[in-house]
Amino acid sequence: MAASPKERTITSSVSEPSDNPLARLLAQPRRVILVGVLNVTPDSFSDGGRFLDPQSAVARARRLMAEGADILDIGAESTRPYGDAVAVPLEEERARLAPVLPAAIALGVPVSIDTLKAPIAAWALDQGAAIVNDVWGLQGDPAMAAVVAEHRVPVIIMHNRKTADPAIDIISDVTAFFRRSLDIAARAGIARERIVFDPGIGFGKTPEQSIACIARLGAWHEFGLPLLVGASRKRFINAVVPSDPSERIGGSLAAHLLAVENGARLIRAHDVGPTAQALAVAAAIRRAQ
Ligand code: HH2
Repeated sequence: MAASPKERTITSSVSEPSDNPLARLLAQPRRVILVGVLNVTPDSFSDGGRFLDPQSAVARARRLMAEGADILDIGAESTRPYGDAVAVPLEEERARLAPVLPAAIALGVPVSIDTLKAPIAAWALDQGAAIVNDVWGLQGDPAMAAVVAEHRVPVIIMHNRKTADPAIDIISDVTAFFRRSLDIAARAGIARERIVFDPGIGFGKTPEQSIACIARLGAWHEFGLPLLVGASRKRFINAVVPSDPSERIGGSLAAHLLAVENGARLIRAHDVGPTAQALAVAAAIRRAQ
């Protein structure tokens, strides 16, 4: 059975309630928000091809919800953290989403649209998606910020780089990127309350840099914005313990528990049930200390 949301508690600060569904979730004190991953793609790094067929995708959405997902993050173009993604034309991306998105939205959980393309984000929001997940943090498609502002929805601003550079201080790089994104958001008229930051585990980072981002998540508390971590099945786990993506659940849970310990309010995961259970048990132990 999925852990009760109340059992997934953490110690970071709480956002003000407002008219957006994400803020309502975040307004629940000490609550970790679980974002379930639904990849309607043939080539996602860990589950490509499994949910391309609309029926399996909707079944997957139901299962993620039953396991305790608070938000469904739906993507139809692999963002392949490891740089070998095949670009998907806009019409193809929309065609993959069209039979799945309305059915997922009808399940009643807020849906975030994981896309690089402003027209796809706008279309998904018009269908009823509630959040934009931009893995280029408003710095990829120049029209993305306006789409988010016009629809008055929350946006997940994720740090990204074209290539990893082991020589840089990744914490400073992420901080500078977040500042640039905040500036773009402010100029577009996106309210600060609608922004979530995500250091982008695995994106343009060496395994050591991904680990550093989780270890030093506190570096970004100064922004006063909720932090999301998505370490699920990622390659840095393989650098610690060699394993295929399907065998990285233990590493994913460890990374997510420590991310929450370090102040993450949202966790993006493929294995929502085990993540909810791990968070509930960790919270129960913490309460007993
Ligand atoms: N990771 C992936 C995709 N989107 N979005 C955010 N905000 N944070 C992440 O860490 C993140 C993300 C990569 O995981 P997955 O969706 O499973 O793979 P793919 O991009 O190959 O579909």
